[in-house]
Amino acid sequence: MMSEQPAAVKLIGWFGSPYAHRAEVALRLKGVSYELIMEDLSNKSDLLLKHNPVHQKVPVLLHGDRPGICESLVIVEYVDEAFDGPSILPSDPLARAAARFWASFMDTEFRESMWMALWADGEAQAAGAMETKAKLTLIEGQLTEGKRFFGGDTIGYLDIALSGIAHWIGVFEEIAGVRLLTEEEHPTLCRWAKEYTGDETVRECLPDKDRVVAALAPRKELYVSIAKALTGHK
Ligand SMILES: N[C@@H](CCC(=O)N[C@@H](CS)C(=O)NCC(=O)O)C(=O)O
Repeated sequence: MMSEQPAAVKLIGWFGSPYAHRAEVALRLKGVSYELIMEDLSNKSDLLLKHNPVHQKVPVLLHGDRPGICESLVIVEYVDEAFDGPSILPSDPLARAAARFWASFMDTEFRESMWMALWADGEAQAAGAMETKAKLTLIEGQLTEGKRFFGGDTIGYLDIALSGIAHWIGVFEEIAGVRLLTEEEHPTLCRWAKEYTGDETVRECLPDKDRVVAALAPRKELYVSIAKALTGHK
């Protein structure tokens, strides 16, 4: 009797995307083989539009011929549940709830302040920078002394969710000419960032910083216009 082949796993991503990175790390931590399909975001494929018709964004995870799974953090949770291997989310319900809380904080409140700090100007920029640093302090406070990662001794859900702070914040700082995360102000978070970006599994799917700067720099005007629109709404 022929044994059943496992359903193929494909990830629609984009070079330099912090969100696609989250999905890739989760797959690699679980030891899942996957095919990475690089999307052209200026000319979106039918595959992307079919599987993420609501947001039309990467990443999208395709598992066999089922509908696509969208949103990076949803993908990380799906990967954790659908495949064997080390757990990504904490097993304790309270720790799991806390990890989800801070992941959501990262993608909403933190991201908004950081956006203003990077791309706004004048008072809105200064206020954004202050808020961003205060939020970095709150996030740093979630690292337990003596532990390498937010997830404990190994990389977990919150480390993955915060990978933008470990790698991409430096990319955006360089493009914008603004410093937000420094050794002086957030030494513990900087230590974590080094541990995260130095991890073997992470490095396998961490895009080179200079190449990400080159890929994202042409989008600067777009970022600035979004910050202007947000300032107008404040
Ligand atoms: N909340 C989404 C954000 C994904 C996202 O913003 N992806 C960007 C690339 S980094 C994208 O696909 N942008 C295409 C567009 O906005 O048209 C997630 O967590 O997956």
